[in-house]
Amino acid sequence: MIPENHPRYHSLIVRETLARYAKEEIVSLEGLSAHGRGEAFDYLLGERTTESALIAEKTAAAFLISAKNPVISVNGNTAALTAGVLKDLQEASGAKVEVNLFHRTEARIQKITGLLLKSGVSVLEGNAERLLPLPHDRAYCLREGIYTADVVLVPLEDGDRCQALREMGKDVITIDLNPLSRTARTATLTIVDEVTRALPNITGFCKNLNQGEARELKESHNNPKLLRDAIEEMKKRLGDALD
Ligand code: PTJ
Repeated sequence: MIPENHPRYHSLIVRETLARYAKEEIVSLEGLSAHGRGEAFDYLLGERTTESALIAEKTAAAFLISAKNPVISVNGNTAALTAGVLKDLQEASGAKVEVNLFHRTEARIQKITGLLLKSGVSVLEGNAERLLPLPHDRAYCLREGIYTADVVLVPLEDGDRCQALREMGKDVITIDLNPLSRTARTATLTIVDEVTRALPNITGFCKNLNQGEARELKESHNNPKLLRDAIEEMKKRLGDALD
């Protein structure tokens, strides 16, 4: 039992949730260490959505609502943390949802799909084919999903696939608390924010943006600046801690 007045209550609840889903093999064991890395960066950000992350979330909404075939790619950690809010994002953005795993097993695909369906998310299902130019199992995807998508939202991504998707001419939006990661630097647009804070913000913007605003946001977006802003925020908090 974690007491509600514990200063790290939220973070402990999230860890407990991930540990529970790891026992069910929805989250991979590697996913637990990936979360720990994310937590460390979130600590440096003050565990809040920064002003520049909010701009990135608005821009992500712009990309999604103006795409022809937007797809949200879901892995174990994303399903465990955001199954409850993905339905709203799917409805607001019109995006398809596809499960795509690094540590891929048919059993995990089925379990994650089941969790998403139970949460009201409509999930693409079918015969995944080895369609992405990658040496690992993230190469498996669906023709009507990631393979033909023009915009792919990939929370908690690994660098290889992000690069492969970019080379295929797709716009890739990632959510990654680490602004130094290869994914963060390769993506079209990087949201340096915690995934559970980011998704509801993107949903809100999808509901309110018009096509003109969306076009302007897309044209003026500047990913290197968003990454610099995130690093500056972290530097500032580290500097403040020394005062
Ligand atoms: O479920 P699978 O098999 O597809 O595996 C998923 C993991 C996450 C294990 C896999 O994609 C992986 O190894 O990812 P990486 O390369 O460790 O990258 C994950 C990135 O997400 C890291 O840069 C973390 O800082 C970041 N991250 C972790 N937790 C969060 C996060 N970013 C936002 N919100 C989080 N909660």
